[in-house]
Amino acid sequence: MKISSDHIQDYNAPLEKEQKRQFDFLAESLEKKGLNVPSLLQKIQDLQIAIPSWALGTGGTRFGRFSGGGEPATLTQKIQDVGIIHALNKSSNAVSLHIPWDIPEDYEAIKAVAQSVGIGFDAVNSNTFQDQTGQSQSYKFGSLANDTLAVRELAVQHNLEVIEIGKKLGSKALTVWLADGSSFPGQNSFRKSLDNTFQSLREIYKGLPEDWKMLVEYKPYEPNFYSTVIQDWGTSFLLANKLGPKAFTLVDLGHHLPNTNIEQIVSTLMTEGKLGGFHFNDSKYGDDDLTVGSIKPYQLFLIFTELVAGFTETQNPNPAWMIDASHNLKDPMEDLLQSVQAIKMSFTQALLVDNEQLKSAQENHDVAAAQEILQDAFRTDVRPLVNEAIRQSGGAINALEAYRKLGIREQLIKERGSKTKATGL
Ligand code: LRH
Ligand code: MN
Repeated sequence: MKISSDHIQDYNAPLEKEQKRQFDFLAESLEKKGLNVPSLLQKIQDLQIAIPSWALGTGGTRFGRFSGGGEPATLTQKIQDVGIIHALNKSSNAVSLHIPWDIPEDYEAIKAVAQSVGIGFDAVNSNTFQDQTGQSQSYKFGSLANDTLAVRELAVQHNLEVIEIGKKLGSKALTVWLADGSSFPGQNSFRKSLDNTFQSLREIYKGLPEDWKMLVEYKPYEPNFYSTVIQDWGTSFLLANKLGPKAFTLVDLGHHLPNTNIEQIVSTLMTEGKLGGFHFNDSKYGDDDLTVGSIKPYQLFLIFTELVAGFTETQNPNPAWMIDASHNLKDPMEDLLQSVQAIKMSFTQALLVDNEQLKSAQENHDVAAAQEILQDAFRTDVRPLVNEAIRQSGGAINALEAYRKLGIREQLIKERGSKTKATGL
């Protein structure tokens, strides 16, 4: 199924008048505050969020999985689904592949499909947290951190193969997330595990092309429940610094212990120029991989206020913007459309923060004023502005509603059947 500009225009036409009324009203109040609306629109359009290939099917937990039908059963169908999302919101022009779940059979064919729907390839993800059939060594007790040299060598080799796959697709980054750790005190030596991991990452780093990045993703627990080798931002940052200028820290919002101040972590990483990218999602308790902005929208806004300030106050390179979610209850495409919209809205609200006013409130220790300045932006309904940015770039005024009105899931079920299952978690 392909979404054409006619589909979008037919959907937008009856909504244009009301969209224009709401946008003009908001634009006038923003210009009164001295904001440059055309530059806001451009910044909103330029923010493109990559879609994870492993989140286009229905996710599940150990307690069950409830498939929704019409799921992409092949890499081609996954790329077509990302193409549908991008056609609707003009905000998701890349897919992040996970290897070996998404090894292309025909690289030219896959690149042609991607090109035909206007998307590219963001970071490629290695996988040394599962054993593949016929694998010579097991990752049960770790991969890059494993005390057994043959296991570490196998895991290093896998990561170098993932880089080769990414190079053929035009990707420019490798994401390394390690499940490595222990579930019982005494099981591992923390020092040996960390050093094994560093030595192994260094071997992988040697295979990284000059214009590539290595994104080191941290996580406090799961699947190990006593220790994780790369457990927090500090450990990832330490390794990225020791590895070199092409290594950065990747912040998965769900990989923090309760009440962690993630916006402060983002600020510190940007100050050090080591913020490599994000896996956006939301959570109430653990690594719940819920819809972005569905549980803690204010935290997401505060993270973007640090990003917007960091863009002008630090030398941190443009991070990789990616979603990492798992959809147990919602239609995967609807969940992803909601997530991209939430990210764009938080970014837009952060662009409205009067940083000069905020600085003077901070210098004068006017705590109440500082909060008012932030919350004035957070309480601004920026939907007409975000929707206008998407409309002007050829997208649907309300991408989620368009997805439903165009009956896309029904069409996908007709084309693919209700039993297809996507590779991934
Ligand atoms: C680990 C993680 C990692 C992926 C996986 C799908 O929890 O966040 O980014 O490899 O999810
Ligand atoms: Mn992740």
